[in-house]
Amino acid sequence: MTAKYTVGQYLVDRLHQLGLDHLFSIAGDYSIDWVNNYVQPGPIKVIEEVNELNAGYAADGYARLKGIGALCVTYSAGALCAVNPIAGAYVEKVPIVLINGTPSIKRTLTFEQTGFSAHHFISGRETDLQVFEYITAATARVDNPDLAPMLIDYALTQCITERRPVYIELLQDIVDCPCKPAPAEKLTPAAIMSDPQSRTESVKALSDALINAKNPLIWLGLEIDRYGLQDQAKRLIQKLNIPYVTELLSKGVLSEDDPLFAGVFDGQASSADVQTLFKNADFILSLGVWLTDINSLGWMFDFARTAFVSLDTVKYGVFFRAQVALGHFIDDLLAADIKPSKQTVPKPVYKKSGVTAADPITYQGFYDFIPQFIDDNTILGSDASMNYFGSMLLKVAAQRGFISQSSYSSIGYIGPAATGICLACQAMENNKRVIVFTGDGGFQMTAQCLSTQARFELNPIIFVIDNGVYAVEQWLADASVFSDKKAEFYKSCELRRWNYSKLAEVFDCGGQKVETYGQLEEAIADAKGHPKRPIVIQVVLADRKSIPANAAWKEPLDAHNVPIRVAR
Ligand SMILES: Cc1ncc(C[n+]2csc(CCOP(=O)(O)OP(=O)(O)O)c2C)c(N)n1
Repeated sequence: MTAKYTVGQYLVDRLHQLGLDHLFSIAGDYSIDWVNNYVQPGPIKVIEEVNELNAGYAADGYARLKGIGALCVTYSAGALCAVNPIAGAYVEKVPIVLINGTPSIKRTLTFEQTGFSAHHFISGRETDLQVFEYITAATARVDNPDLAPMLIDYALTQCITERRPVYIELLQDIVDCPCKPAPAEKLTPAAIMSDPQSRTESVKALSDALINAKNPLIWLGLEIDRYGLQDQAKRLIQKLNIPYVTELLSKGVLSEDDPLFAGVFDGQASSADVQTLFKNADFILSLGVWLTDINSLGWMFDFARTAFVSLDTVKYGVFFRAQVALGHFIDDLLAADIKPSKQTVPKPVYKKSGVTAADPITYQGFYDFIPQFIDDNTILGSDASMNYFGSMLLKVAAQRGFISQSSYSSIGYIGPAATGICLACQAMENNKRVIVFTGDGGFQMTAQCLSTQARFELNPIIFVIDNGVYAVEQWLADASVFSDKKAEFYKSCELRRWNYSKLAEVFDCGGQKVETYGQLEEAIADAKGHPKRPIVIQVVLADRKSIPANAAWKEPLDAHNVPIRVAR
């Protein structure tokens, strides 16, 4: 057989050119030939995952750092398990390629025309494609070798342009078909366009507002990260000498050591200083910020003094201009004649832990104790749980040193995402240690992440806060339960308790159960001494009603959304 260039090879080459060094995969006979014959022998390392949910989250964590992530699954039975992570990536603008190994043309036609089904088929060729059309930036059904390069290039270009997941349906009988080789030049994102008039008028309006403001504030959002605008944003902040805050979704977008960094803004969960800064600012320039309930907890915005430059538009009170790219807008502000502000910037205050080794651990106490183990070589991650509150106030010295899925907020995200984050750090050779915080409810959803991490000798430290309850769910539904000593948790929020530290025996990883700060310190020292295995640290909260201090503001509401005071 003469050596030929194939569709299977084309996809591998295009992905690798984009910086993909790892592919998360769950074997299936519709995709296995592509993985075995084209990915495995090549430069992309295959990471055999335990299920598609975890594979999707791992690809998400990976892509947040590497700028591209990918998973390969099998038709319907596999692919539909990946719907949730792909939806999360769509919401949060994470560029993931989902490769779906799909039954051959022959099998498809046979099923559609005779009813003789091939395994995994639901209703013919449209099912998976239609499901993913809603939650991806592009779908491509690669069912013809001549069209394959064009379809693959289209999907991948959409992925890196929109920074959103794309779906490639790779038919099993097309993989080995010859096609034209991948060009040497890698794909690049399509240009982002701005309307010149909108751009000029927006910069004029907002630079006037900056010039007139006595206490301006900058609020950096996640688009600064997704569009790689960190350096531009940093230069702008320095030029204007304006304090800035981030949001939970964009925490760590710049190093929190930056002298102009004032803290993370998350509504009433923010520090008192950040709340005051927000209230006293006479003009807030938000760059790439998305308004979400979790990133603005309990806060009423004053839109008359807050300008939003994001999602390709500029909104400031009744001023609205469309089609203004964030990068272009920052460039123009950098060029504008605006004098630096003379404000003094309040430094974030980090609380010191005042506990003794024998004290029982509380949710807040944990977060006061943990900073001593975090440095600029650490990447932190937090799951949707009470951990959002605690972790948002930790100092993150590393740029891009914090990861959370805090818009979509699907619990169980951070454990498997840590697999991808560790592998991305390996590929980037940055030697960072990954430390993540999850609730016990979230951890129960995707605990098999430990298996993949042990298999590939990855070393995340996973703190499972063991309170036996879906605390934040209870808090959202009725927060009074936490302050009313006699009140019971909703039955639907009670968890079956697991002995998480014993998972060490199941998965051949590290496992420690801690109830006091002394034990916690020893467990962390043990974890740091084992660079080649994951460790789960089960942090048992004796008081199941203990919650982080910045979650205590929430008043229970009556049926009319009016706060009611609980008799204590
Ligand atoms: C996949 C998914 N299912 C359900 C929910 C609803 N939900 C939001 S927070 C939460 C509880 C989280 O509890 P846990 O992980 O134990 O952390 P804690 O709040 O106790 O710190 C639940 C069930 C969700 N966000 N995602």
